[in-house]
Amino acid sequence: MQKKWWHGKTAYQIYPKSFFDTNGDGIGDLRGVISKLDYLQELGIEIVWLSPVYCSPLADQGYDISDYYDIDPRFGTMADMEELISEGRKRGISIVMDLVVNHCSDEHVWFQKACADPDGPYGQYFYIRDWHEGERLPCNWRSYFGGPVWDLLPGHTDKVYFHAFHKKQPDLNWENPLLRREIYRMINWWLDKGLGGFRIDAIINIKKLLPFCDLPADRDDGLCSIKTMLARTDGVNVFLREMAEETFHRYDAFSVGEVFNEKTEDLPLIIGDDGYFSSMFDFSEHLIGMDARGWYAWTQPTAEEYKRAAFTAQKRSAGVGFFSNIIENHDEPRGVSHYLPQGERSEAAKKMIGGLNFMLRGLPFLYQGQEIGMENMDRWELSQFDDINTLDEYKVALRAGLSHEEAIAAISPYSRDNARTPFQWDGTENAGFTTGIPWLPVNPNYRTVNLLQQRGRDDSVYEFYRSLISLRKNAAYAETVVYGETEPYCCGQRNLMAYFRRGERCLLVAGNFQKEVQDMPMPGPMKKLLLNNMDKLELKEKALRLEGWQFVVMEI
Ligand code: TEU
Ligand code: CA
Repeated sequence: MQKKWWHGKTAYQIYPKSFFDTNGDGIGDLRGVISKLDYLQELGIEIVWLSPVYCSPLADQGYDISDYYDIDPRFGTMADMEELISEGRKRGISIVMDLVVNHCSDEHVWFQKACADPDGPYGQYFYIRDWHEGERLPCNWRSYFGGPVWDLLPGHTDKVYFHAFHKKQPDLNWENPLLRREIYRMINWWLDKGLGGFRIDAIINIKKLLPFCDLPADRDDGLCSIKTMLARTDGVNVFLREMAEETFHRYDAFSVGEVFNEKTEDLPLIIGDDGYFSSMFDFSEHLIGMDARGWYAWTQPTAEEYKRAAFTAQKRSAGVGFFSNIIENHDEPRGVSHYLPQGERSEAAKKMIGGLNFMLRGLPFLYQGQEIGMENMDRWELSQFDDINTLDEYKVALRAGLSHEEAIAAISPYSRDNARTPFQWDGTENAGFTTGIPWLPVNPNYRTVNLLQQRGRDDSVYEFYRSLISLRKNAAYAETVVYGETEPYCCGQRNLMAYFRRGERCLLVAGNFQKEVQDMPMPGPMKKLLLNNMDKLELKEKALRLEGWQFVVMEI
């Protein structure tokens, strides 16, 4: 495997709307990100992925772009963006933007031109089909945010257009070479500005099963999940290869794909030495407990499921490339709330789940607030939710027969709003995020969980993440932490997640994924203790006694 400039780094995702607000309008902004670059440098971050800040009506919080070449005034200006790139560079931080090109906004000029003249060139930028009242739609696929993927083309009664996500997110027609060229031109325009690269949104959806056709319905709405269509489609690799060659590869840019349901045999094409992406997210832990019926039927992962999913992913990527490892992002629940049982979200347990993930082979990504152990927020009324995905899943739950209360309780743990509450900087009003009214309320736990309270406190979650990151950069251990092979250890021992990282040196990473004490046999003498989330270490000759939620990294 070839070495790449980004392999040894630690990445950090910023959800700009909720990071830091500098002008009191309750919305985080680019000047807020610039003002926190020193903070990110102190933490040890070298790659920052910004969720979208392009012009957008924010129907899906910026994942609906109306102008790829400009910054939404709510977030700032192009000058701010350029300053962020150059100030980042001064601190050794590469800025990565979100690339949302499966769809754009219905307010994008391309779509407006397509509506004005569906038979003209811009009609070919989208999927538009003739349809007359009373006829069947071109296919019965269900959009990710509910309802059919087809809606009436604005201004017409006899035409429909395709949207895999919200109806304000019309899908772009990647079969059209003119559209593809426009996209590549835009990507290169940004890379010419000195951008480090892109995180590529929902990219697997760009290839549709054509011609459109009905697939077996999987719910009583008569519709079929788009995932079924994707499983039957081939050819996305051709588009992605072309995009990489026309853009990222020319700049040695960093690219990380939001890829789901990939086939193992395709991994070398995706993230191999000459792959079309540098890396892709490993979502296997997050897929645990999902159910096709809807969020109301999902279940929380167990420790054993988590461990198996992580080890399987490590094995799949071994010798091929780097997955990007996460415990959360802006679409996911907070990792500490999702993977740790209720009542067990102590600082020690938070460090354990973070440490087990961080030490896996691959590129670690932290999501803003993860480094201080931010948690899901309890919500009990529909009006407390903002996210369009959650509002749809509420309806799905009601249709399945749940009461209002049951529906809210069932969907709340999975709501995308959990990860989107403002960053908790300190214990003052609104957690120091804004002097105005935050666009989404702050998690009330901010008085105890906040950065100010943790910075400089040796045993805090924050200082623990700093130690993890500095171990990854430590000259003596970096080769092993970054490139060492992962080898599961004592895999059959219940609720113990332990593994070796074998490179120039040999590290043993172990976490007791339960509240009860347990003993782990020692594979040999300990040379050096590198990290421990507790004060004590009960090491006998042949066994290590791990307290509930204890996590250690040692050289052996
Ligand atoms: O998500 C794409 C995706 O595949 C979704 O299924 C995602 O897992 C789901 O929304 C979770 O509830 C990306 C972005 O990350 C997401 O924020 C956007 O809403 C979506 O694309 C559309 O751009
Ligand atoms: Ca603002």
